[in-house]
Amino acid sequence: MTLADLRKNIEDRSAFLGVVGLGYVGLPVACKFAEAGFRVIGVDIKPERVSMINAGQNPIEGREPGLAELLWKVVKSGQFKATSEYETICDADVIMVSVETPVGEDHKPGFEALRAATASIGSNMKPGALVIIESTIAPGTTDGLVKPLLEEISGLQLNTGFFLGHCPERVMPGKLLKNIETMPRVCGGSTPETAETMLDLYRIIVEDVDLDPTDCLTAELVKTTENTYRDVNIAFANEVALICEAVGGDVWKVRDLVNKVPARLMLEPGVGVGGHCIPKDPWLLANAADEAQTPLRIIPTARAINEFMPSHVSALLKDALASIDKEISGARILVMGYAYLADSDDTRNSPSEVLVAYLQETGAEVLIHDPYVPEYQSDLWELATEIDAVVVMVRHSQYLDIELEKLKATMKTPVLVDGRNVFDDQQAEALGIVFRGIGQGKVFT
Ligand code: SAJ
Repeated sequence: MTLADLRKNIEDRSAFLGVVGLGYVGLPVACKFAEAGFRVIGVDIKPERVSMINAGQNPIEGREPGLAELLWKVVKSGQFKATSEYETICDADVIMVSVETPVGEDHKPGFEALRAATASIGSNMKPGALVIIESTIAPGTTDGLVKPLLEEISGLQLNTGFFLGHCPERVMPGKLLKNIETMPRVCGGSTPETAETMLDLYRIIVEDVDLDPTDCLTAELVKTTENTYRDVNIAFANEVALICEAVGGDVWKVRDLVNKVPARLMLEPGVGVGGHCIPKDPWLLANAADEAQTPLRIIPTARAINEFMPSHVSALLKDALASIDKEISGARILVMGYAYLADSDDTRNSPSEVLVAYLQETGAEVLIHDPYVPEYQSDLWELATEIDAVVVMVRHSQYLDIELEKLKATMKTPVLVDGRNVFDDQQAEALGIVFRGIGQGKVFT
């Protein structure tokens, strides 16, 4: 099949689509293309996930508006089916790959899943197939890992025997379907015609936002750079917060006034950076430079600053307790917020996880509250009773309504560390609460 034939089959929806990896990236994509009228086969190595999907049940945790209903509809209509058998993609015209691409403790990319999926695709794909990597990958991976493996195993040559592209996912937990429909996408193709074919395909599920054709390397650089940009800017806000603490300033006032200046957008300081992509993607970008022995300073340093913030929160707590002759060891401490993001139940790479581990190692009795995380939804006021200190780690909307007077009256010892500018520091201190806040004024001894 030529790309011209494929474009016709995309237009009339007769193209047969395969999606490898049915997680929070692949499953919604498979459902959206099935809803658009394509026959879609999904491949996943987890049999229990395959069974759930074929029963029309959504295996993705957390609140994902519309996904469960859409999955049920496309499975029951027969448009979408899941399997663990790679052989089923032997007739697929397009194969999208959305398997995990983690980064190890050594900050090196873990491409085992990508390698395995690519090898299985190479063994089964038909001549003329278009393979599109949606996973976030280090720059150079499409050309340096995926292409040679597909050629070696399939015996086909790129751009004559098969086609290759990279269309990086831009999903967000809680908005999986919405982001697929409304986020612009970069379509990197192994040839310009391949990129144009990708635009034809994605235009069907992406509403009227930009789909930008380019090459695979550019697409890899865009995705990893967009998230590294965010990590570096969060680190900048955190470093300004540390300066404000040292000199007695208030970073929130500083940030508000800085952001009044045109072309300034200082992000929010806080307790660190969690989630599935921001802590990881800078290392994928940096990995490309490592390969070329290009010395980097900003990207690793920004990661170090953001990874430092949970320990800075515990230092603020230690300082606050010390001011009333208490120690972390033996103290009962309530950590408010365990998700990595406000008003989310996602706890992946949560800074709270780091803080809780440290406090427990230091001998504190730690209680956790989070209105979104099932295991931490006990009554906040019961948890706050007889507490020596409260540490606010996430700016959940529910916390914004908490009355400081009531909190103080409930606690045993009025110590409050505010990692996300939830409370008014002056009101807290006027109430006699020992207050410390990220980036807030106390000359931190
Ligand atoms: N964070 C800060 N200060 C900030 C912004 C975020 O400390 O000013 C922290 C958050 O608390 C969280 C982490 O950083 O722990 C990541 O937050 P995030 O808002 O970046 O949310 P993510 O991780 O879901 O990032 C996603 C990404 N979207 C995609 O990959 C499609 C990212 O590229 C987006 O920029 C981000 O959402 C967004 O803008 O919401």
